[in-house]
Amino acid sequence: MPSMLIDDDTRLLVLTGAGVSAESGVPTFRDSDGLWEKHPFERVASLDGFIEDPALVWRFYSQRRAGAKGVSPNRGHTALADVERRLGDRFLLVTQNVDGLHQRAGSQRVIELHGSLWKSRCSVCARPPFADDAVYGPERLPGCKVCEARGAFALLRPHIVWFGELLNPADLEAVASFLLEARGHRLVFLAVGTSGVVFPAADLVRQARALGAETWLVNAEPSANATAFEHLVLGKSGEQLPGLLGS
Ligand code: BV8
Repeated sequence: MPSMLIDDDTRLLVLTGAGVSAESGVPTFRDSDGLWEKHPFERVASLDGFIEDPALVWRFYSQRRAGAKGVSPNRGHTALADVERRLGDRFLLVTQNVDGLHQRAGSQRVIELHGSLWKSRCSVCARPPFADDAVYGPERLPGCKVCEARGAFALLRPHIVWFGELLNPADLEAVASFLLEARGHRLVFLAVGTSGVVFPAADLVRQARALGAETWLVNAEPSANATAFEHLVLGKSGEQLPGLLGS
């Protein structure tokens, strides 16, 4: 069982993807042959797809909300929360996941790069995103109450970064400043449970290596960018992370 050296000088940046939630029973995107109701995932997770068929997109996200309500964090999530407690501000977790399981496992220093399943926002007005775990049925699509009060109808949308949409600049700045503050210290980059095909998240390993990071990938199979990592640990994250991170 490989183990990662984590000493008093170590700064640890972690990127997770859908694979870290798989053992909790949350389906991944590309393991299940990537199709959803005959539509490729990119189609139902895009602004064009939402404009074309908002009912289909709300059905997709409502089903994922319904499915994610009954699941719990697994030992991979808790191992990451444990190492955060040991490292404090020398640790940062960047997740592509929207299921909220890292936070439920106790992780606090979390950046949800692709948004959150548990928030919605208005597709028109500048109302801030708000907590919303509603499972919307096909009979009605959710409208914005603020717009309604002004006599207009505007659809709510999931607070999710869709394909073709920019990531939140504040999130990217937080990652960049963590990497800059790690200069002169021992930087380790760990990716877990991600196929490495979605950008700009998949580019993080290259950025970390350019800063001299030691790089690790824990994944059930070699990811698309596996060759960019010095250390490849093939296996399930719930089984590998507790030993690797020494929790
Ligand atoms: C953007 C919504 C500007 C939330 C998602 C270059 C630069 C910038 C952009 C691009 C670029 N090239 C192409 C683009 C466009 C696009 C992109 O990357 N497309 C890909 C398909 C080529 N990127 C964007 O549009 C981004 N926006 O950059 O804007 C721009 C736009 C256009 C052109 C240029 C610039 C926005 C990307 C965000 C999209 N939103 N999701 C949601 O609905 O969930 S992405 C979606 O994929 C999810 O967030 C998901 O997390 C993410 C990545 O998937 P993974 O998490 O890796 O999951 P996957 O199923 O693929 O893999 C799971 C892995 O786990 C597998 O390898 C499996 O083996 C492993 N596994 C399984 N079980 C386990 C396990 N491992 C360990 N243990 C286990 N038990």
